Amino acid sequence: MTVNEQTKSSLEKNSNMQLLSLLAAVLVIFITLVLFTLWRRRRSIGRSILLTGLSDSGKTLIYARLMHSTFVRTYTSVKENVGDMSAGKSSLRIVDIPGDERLRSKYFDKHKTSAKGLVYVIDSVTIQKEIRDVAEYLYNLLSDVQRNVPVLILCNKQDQTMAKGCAVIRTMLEKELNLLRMTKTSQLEGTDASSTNVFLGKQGKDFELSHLDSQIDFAESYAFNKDPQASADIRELNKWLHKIA
Ligand SMILES: Nc1nc2c(ncn2[C@@H]2O[C@H](COP(=O)(O)OP(=O)(O)O)[C@@H](O)[C@H]2O)c(=O)[nH]1
Ligand SMILES: [Mg+2]
Repeated sequence: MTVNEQTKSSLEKNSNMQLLSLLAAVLVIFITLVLFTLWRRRRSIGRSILLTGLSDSGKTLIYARLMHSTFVRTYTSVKENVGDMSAGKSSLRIVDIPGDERLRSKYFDKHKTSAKGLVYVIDSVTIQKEIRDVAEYLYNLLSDVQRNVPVLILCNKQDQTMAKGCAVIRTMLEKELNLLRMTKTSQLEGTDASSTNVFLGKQGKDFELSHLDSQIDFAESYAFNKDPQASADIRELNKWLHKIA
């Protein structure tokens, strides 16, 4: 090998090395970008589970059960309660949104962008009397929450003998939501379209929860409180939380 050839081959080696390190650098940048966007997306999807529903449906008691599995009496309902729980490998942030009409939209707006799931708690004893309010709040939530956020309709207070089962409640709700949609859409024709008057479901068909983009599940529970040691039953809720976590 002449001196000339030697320098040539070492030059080639050198440029090969340079190319390799360039490739490695590009690869590192690419992987970082991919990881960063994945992380961003995870963050924007959020990990909050919003506990919603009318006042007195049992949200705060359920929140306390999820947090400590025992009864806690001192939670307020003028501000949201926020706490973390683990579900399998992931950690969920449980947000108990006050049910009071003047407060709920403020706290819902604050947390809706980080919602991973929505739990709508219903008092299964008073549902018949309150069906109008129960359906209206649910309609507003469903119009407002991001598409594809899974929803659990939790028929609470099943320890009471007068409690309606979730199959009955589903039928009652769909009927009422159908009526509500009719009044809302006729309002829509009269005034200009406001964000609260979103059409939910399929045009020309009776309202069905299964027509919505979000997966909607039903479950029963009780968070009975007379005796702190008395068993609550939030197993179906826990199962759902693990499913969507
Ligand atoms: N019998 C019975 N009472 C309940 C149950 N869950 C809540 N309550 C009662 O319903 C009332 C409202 O509960 P709370 O958790 O403050 O409801 P929130 O307003 O939705 O937060 C309280 O008196 C609770 O003791 C339940 O599963 N069964
Ligand atoms: Mg409360």
